Amino acid sequence: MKTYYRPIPMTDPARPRKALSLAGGWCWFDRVERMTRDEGEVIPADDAPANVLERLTAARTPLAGIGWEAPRMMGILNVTPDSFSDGGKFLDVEAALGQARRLRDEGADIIDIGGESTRPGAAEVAVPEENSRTEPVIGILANEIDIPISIDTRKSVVAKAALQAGATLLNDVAAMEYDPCMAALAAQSGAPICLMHNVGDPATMQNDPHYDDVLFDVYDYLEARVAAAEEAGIARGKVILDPGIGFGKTLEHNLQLLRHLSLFHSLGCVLLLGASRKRFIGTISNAPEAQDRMPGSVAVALAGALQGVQIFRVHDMKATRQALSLQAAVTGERWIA
Ligand code: HH2
Repeated sequence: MKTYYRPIPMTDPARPRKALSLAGGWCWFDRVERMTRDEGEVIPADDAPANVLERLTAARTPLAGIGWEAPRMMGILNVTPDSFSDGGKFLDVEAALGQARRLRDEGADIIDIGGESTRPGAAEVAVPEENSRTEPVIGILANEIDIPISIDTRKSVVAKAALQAGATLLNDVAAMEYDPCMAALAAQSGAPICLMHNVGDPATMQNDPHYDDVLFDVYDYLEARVAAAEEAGIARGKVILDPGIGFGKTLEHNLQLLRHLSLFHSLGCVLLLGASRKRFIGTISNAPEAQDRMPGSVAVALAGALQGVQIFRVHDMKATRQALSLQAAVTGERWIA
């Protein structure tokens, strides 16, 4: 039976001499949870296989000029009429540019621009329409701001136009399965690519999602997608992985993933967490409106940072950055923003 190794991440200032650095970042670990689908036990980190420890400890390759010694913030810019939180607010080019500048001023390390909503039940957008939303904004922004732009799309034609307009990162919520040409584009362009776990299509993904075990099923899926990426000529170091919070997942599925995020470090890639304002936050905290979910979103980002997650995709830049800085300060981390 397959064995999984989850580092138990710590940020306590009393760091044992033999403790190992988690992904070259701000967390350390000296214990690992060795798990199968049936059982788990905590073992000393030294007892994990050498190749697992190598993956867990290696500093991640800088991507698009960004190093991973501190948590990084990806600001969300949806140039769509129907996104679940900010739909219609930034459809106009000037409004989109204004929001991008605001996110940058509030501390974004990356701006993620999307022209198709992937909220539950969303309808698909045709390529020309999606492209006409994203390309002009990216073209102007790339000449103006000095932080990387990522293109949030499942479609290689839209992604290619975005790269030509000046985007330098790819964010594919279908992990190159919706459009297989995405793999060749990432390989040929050399652009880093975020591969996210997802189930089916936005239109149907929340219809009774089901897993044998959500944690291991998502892990196995991402492991297989990294293998597919490598087969297509994309280096593991260019891949960012994301468990896909809210995509084909119930409240319990989301929580199970959030509690065990550190497992995904054993895939040896930079991790991204996108929980901002999502429905489960509203369900737990009785906040039916997306714009009322900032505090809960910040809480989830803090929990992710304590597990060594490197990128947080957020709407509330200022609040999340402040919270992460203060968490770093009180846990004695050295990177404080
Ligand atoms: N979530 C959304 C969109 N893109 N990309 C990654 N890598 N991870 C995510 O969790 C993720 C994502 C959905 O959120 P949002 O963009 O705010 O809404 P919508 O899809 O309605 O535009």
